[in-house]
Amino acid sequence: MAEIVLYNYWRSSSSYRVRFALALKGLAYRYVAVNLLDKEQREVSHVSRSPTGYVPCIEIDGRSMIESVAIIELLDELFPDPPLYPRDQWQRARVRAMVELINAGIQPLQNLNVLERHSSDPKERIAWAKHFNERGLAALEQLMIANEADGICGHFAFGDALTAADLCLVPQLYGARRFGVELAHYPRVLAAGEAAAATKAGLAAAPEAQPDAVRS
Ligand SMILES: N[C@@H](CCC(=O)N[C@@H](CS)C(=O)NCC(=O)O)C(=O)O
Repeated sequence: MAEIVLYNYWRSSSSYRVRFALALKGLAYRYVAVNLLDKEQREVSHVSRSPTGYVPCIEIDGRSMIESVAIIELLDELFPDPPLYPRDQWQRARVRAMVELINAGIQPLQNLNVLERHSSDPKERIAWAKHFNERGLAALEQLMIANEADGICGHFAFGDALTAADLCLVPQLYGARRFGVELAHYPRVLAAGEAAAATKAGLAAAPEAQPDAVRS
């Protein structure tokens, strides 16, 4: 059994993706909390693990890795069951497009670092983040409509099996809700996200289920 350590934060969407992948693959791991509000991610001890100063960072048998999508792909290659990407090349590319739409097109624009740089006004930060969430989720809804037209239908983001697209979608919807996005405008996206979040792995990965979760 691999020895896995995950440096992460309960509310971090990128961390949530990796927790979801670990839970789906039934991999046990040691949870190390890095408190983003206390700026622990910018301390030398963390930056020496993760030069970006971000979470998540994973260690597998003493080898370290950053970037949630790269981590998800690594986990999928090391522990192939269940697979997180379809076998068919075109279908796999479509799942990757959904992943990147979130990973490159939404999440970086709402990252704490970017929001701090954008404005010191909390309302302005939320308006900015909400805008990019809405823009991205609208595009994702269109991708799901196009997939449907090609016969790719099911409970989840890409058919009836959980894929990396769900691993990114569920945390993104969690973030979008926090920014006040009206998710009913994206019915396919919302239904898929809710179905994936309700799975055993989705529930295990949820922010509220983590040891560092702050309960109000
Ligand atoms: N592309 C990176 C993004 C990681 C990232 O943005 N992490 C956020 C939390 S979701 C973070 O650590 N932010 C801390 C900061 O901005 O200081 C990944 O997918 O792992």
